[in-house]
Amino acid sequence: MAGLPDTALPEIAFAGRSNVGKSSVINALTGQSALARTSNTPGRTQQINFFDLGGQLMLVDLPGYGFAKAPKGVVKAWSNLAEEFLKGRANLRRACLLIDARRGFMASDIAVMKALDVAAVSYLVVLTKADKLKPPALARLLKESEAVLKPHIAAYPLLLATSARTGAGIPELRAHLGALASAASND
Ligand SMILES: Nc1nc2c(ncn2[C@@H]2O[C@H](COP(=O)(O)OP(=O)(O)OP(=O)(O)O)[C@@H](O)[C@H]2O)c(=O)[nH]1
Ligand SMILES: [Mg+2]
Repeated sequence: MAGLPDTALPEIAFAGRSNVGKSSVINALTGQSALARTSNTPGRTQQINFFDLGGQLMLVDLPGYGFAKAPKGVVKAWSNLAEEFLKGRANLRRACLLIDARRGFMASDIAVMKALDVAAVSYLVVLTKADKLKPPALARLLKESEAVLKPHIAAYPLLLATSARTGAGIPELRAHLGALASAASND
């Protein structure tokens, strides 16, 4: 944590299980195909990567969690860096917690959400890989997700389904995050 750059820019962080599509969402949002390194191999992003968007906003790609046999241990190891980051950054405007639409909320996601609730770090849940579901299944997942989110006091009351592949939901997510950047510059 001590070695991380300290900038005055508002920051948006992307967290979630390994392979959920964090790096791909960053590429889709910025309209770049290979800004953030993506991979079929879970655990590709192992450090915290900062992407400075024209000196206006910083996108932060966090390492994923949940890629191991012992989910509890992994969430614990992840907490040390990513969770400390989410709790400790003064300029963090929004944490996006990405959930793979094919898998839905897994035990490790719920554990992270609980940890963020306790730490009072507000987070926006974003479903990824929505292109993998047929419309009725996606509608069902959105409905179920509302119920899952309800007890989580730090979950922001908005749920977006996105696809980095088709671009679905990306303009909506970009608009939401862009509004945070302009709100920051009007401070
Ligand atoms: N079908 C589909 N595949 C996607 C989408 N987004 C990402 N993927 C694929 O999912 C895999 C993982 O994507 P990444 O963006 O590298 O995932 P990550 O969350 O950054 O993974 P780690 O850095 O390992 O934690 C890649 O093979 C991507 O091509 C999507 O919207 N639709
Ligand atoms: Mg990544």
